[in-house]
Amino acid sequence: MSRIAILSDAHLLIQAERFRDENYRSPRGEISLKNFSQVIRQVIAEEPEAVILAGDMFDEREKGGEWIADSEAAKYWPTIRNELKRLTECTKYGIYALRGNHDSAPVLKELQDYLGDRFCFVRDEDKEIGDQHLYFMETRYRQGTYRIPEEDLPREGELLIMHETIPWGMPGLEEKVFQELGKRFSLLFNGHMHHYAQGPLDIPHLYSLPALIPSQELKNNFTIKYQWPGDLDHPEVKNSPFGYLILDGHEISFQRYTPIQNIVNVRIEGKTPRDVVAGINEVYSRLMEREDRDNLWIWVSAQGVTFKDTVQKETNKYSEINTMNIEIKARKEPTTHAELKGLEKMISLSDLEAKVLTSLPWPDRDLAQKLFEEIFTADNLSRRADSNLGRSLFQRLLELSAPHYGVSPEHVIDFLKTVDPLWKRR
Ligand SMILES: [Mn+2]
Repeated sequence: MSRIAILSDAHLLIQAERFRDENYRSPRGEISLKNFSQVIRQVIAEEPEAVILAGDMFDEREKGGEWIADSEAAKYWPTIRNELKRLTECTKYGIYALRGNHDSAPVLKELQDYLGDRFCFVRDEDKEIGDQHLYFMETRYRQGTYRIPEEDLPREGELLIMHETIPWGMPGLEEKVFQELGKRFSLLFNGHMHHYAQGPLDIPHLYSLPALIPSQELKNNFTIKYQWPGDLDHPEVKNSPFGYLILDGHEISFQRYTPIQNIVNVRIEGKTPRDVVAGINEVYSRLMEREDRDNLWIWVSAQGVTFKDTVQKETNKYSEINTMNIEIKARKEPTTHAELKGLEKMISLSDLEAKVLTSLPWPDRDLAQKLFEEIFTADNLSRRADSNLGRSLFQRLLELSAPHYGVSPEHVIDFLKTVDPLWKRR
């Protein structure tokens, strides 16, 4: 039986930054490349006969509405190509690559040109690898809930490699599609979720693939977690969730990769912005006391503030601590809290939200949900909005809506510049 390594979701180029210096790579980019080299060495030591890339290994990145994959990532490519070459040279059958929702086909085609028949970009087709028979299903990913018509599904087979959203308490590819594929294939491997699991959706022969190495996508893959309020002396510590799968005959094993950096989740649950500011400072002072403080990648999620800037102002004080992302979590308001007048009858905000959301098709529903979470909150509606709050909510509303309607961030900024004088006159 053939021995195959299955790798997914390294998102290598997401770390590419826009620097003028052609030779300069960001520290984050350097760490990602180091992780990539190390994990490839680990994979080679497993002596696989073939390697499968199950999508989103490379990534392209959008900045200001413009795809920058090739030019910006150029300085990353020599290292990535070398590692892949090394990998192909150590395997009998080479690499088979599926496109993920963040990958671009030209990038994969270029790799195929460079690595020749040792690198095979596969889309919606069958492949024989040794004595294994595989089908590679090109990603059908869409935001929110989506489906694949039954006639477009691959017919029966042994192994299926795919890259779709598993509806794990969130919208994704409809569960019945997974069930149908589960009937058609004897083994299924799905990328995209960044999380290793066997048997999701009660399909015992479905495997969700882990992310190979850390990237800017956290997806709950932390190794250390500080919760505030909470015991800051004993943060939660987990084994690395990163790695790959080895398929050897009928045996499947998860091989852990321990990355260079520690992945830290800082979770602040405050009632007021003042709480949140205090929480951030308490946690970050602890982080500063850690010996590995310059080797941490931090993701902050905060509850109790409306604006990211409030948190960012605090984290910026700690320049040694590498804050990757700040997420503001909306608080779920109690249903009786706010009531809206002017309708035929009084209706609670949450009833209104439910009515609106159920009446919309999924892409609009996603946007509406965000607007209810960030803009039309009970808090914002019951406050007498001063013009500062009104102005910032207006901007946030545009920022959230712009991508939905294909409007670039530059246009939003231009528009705000135009309307700002009017705002002040009010
Ligand atoms: Mn993906």
